[in-house]
Amino acid sequence: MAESQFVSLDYREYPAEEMRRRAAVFYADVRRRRSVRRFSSQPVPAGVVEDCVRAAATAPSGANKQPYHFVVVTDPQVKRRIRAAAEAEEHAFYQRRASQEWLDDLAPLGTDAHKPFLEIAPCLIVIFMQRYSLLPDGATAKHYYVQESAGIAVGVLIAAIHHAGLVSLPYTPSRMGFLKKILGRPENERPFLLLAVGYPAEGATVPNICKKSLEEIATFV
Ligand code: IYR
Repeated sequence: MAESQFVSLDYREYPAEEMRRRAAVFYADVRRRRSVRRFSSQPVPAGVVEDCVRAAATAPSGANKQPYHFVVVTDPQVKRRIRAAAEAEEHAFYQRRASQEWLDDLAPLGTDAHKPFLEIAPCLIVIFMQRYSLLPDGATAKHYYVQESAGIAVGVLIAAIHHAGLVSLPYTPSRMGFLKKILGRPENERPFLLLAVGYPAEGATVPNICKKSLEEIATFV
């Protein structure tokens, strides 16, 4: 059996009052986060996205396998190819594949098959999940709870981007296989989600929707 090595925990205990204040301050900040669909083309400051991706990769993952890969796209030509392929998928989705119920649920968001943000946003982070890892000798190694692990990491990424002062849009094309092809990713990876990142367009608006109350989303037993 592999020998485990343990090191001391870098834990900070806050007095109860300070803890309450920190929880409230975090909630007040994170509740201002909105998914933004209209971006400015202004480039993001160097180093910010790198630290946000580093933050995402601190997330817990099954057996610490960190079963994901982040592709950060800023090349306009690659963005253009992604947009063209995504819009082709979305045309099929909005015209044929989506059920009426799904279309009705999307109506308040005002989405359609046009995805200009894929070219306008300065940065697209495409997150791939690794169903297993490929070892240098060609053998494979198992990964565990891959979707859960990728989801947690993306949650941290979205929070980190908001915390840094940028906006993002989680985008899941109805079929995502084209991302693997365009970005040349290996066979063990599957696209999980695309996060468009940047500054909001001048005067950008967001849908007038709200989050459920604590009573609706939580039960305290
Ligand atoms: N992928 C499509 C449809 C879509 C689906 C969900 I669920 C959304 O929350 C928003 C959009 C699109 O991006 O238009």
